[in-house]
Amino acid sequence: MASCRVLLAAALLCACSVAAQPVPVIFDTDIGNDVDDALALAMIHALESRGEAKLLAVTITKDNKYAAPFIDAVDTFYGRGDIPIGVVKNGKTPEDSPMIRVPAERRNPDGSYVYPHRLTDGAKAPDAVGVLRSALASQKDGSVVIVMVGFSTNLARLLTADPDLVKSKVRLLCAMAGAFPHGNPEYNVKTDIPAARQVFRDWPSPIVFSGFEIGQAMLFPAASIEHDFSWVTNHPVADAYRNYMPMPYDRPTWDLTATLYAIRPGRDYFSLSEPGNVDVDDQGRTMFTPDPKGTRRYLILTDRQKARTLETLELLASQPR
Ligand SMILES: [Ca+2]
Repeated sequence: MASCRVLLAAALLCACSVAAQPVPVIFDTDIGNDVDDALALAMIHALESRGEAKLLAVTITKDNKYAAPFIDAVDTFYGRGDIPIGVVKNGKTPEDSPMIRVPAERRNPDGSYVYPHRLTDGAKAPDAVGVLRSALASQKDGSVVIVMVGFSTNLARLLTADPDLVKSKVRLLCAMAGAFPHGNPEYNVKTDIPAARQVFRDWPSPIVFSGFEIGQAMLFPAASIEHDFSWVTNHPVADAYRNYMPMPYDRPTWDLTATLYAIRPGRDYFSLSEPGNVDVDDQGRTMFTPDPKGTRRYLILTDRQKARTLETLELLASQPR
């Protein structure tokens, strides 16, 4: 009996220590095209500070030279300036974006950066595929969660370059993409349709989609930017928010929802669809087909879940260092 108790205690201890392991995360983002990417990155840092996540790398699908410096500035702001950053080469949406350029370039009267960062020219940052490969190679088999909140460009190239590495290392891909169960072509999909089609069809791990309708149903409030981020005089994410559109405005929480599910899947913030397959048509519409053997699902948000989930997004995104 005593030995049973010891065994039981050891098993419980073991279960607890497994549960406490931080989730190894790679964040793949088109930072600069909308402000939810910046809030999602802030959330990952908050979850890492809580011991729930470990940010392995950030890879970027917006081909603009201020994207990597801005990411670097946010990582450095949270005390993690050594996180590898990879950028897409010959990628989509190179156009200028004040939400990343203004904070990345903001200077003090003495000429120093308000948000210090080591990467000053994103064009000189390493290629995203190489960064993805080395981040994955360093991890245990079946452990890594990838949060993809932009186009599928980088992950499609990774899948072509090293499908075996993806198969052995990735546990889950959580993507803000598409519209479910059906809807109009969604921006992240229609911007690189061939890449999305390849990833949604061939990616070996399960994929959970946060569709357009999920983030659209919960708006991040301008009031949170104005009040919850004021624990520090200069906050790079609040700065990005103020430079994305004239304040005050509320903005859908698209990329935050994919991030929250990726790191806290079992907390009833969302419900899950039945399994199935996801195809992409020539206009960039996602088409979900139920299939008991399928490995793709999409998030569902009920009215009961909405208020608590939105509050969690606000608190995590604005959490002090
Ligand atoms: Ca995005």
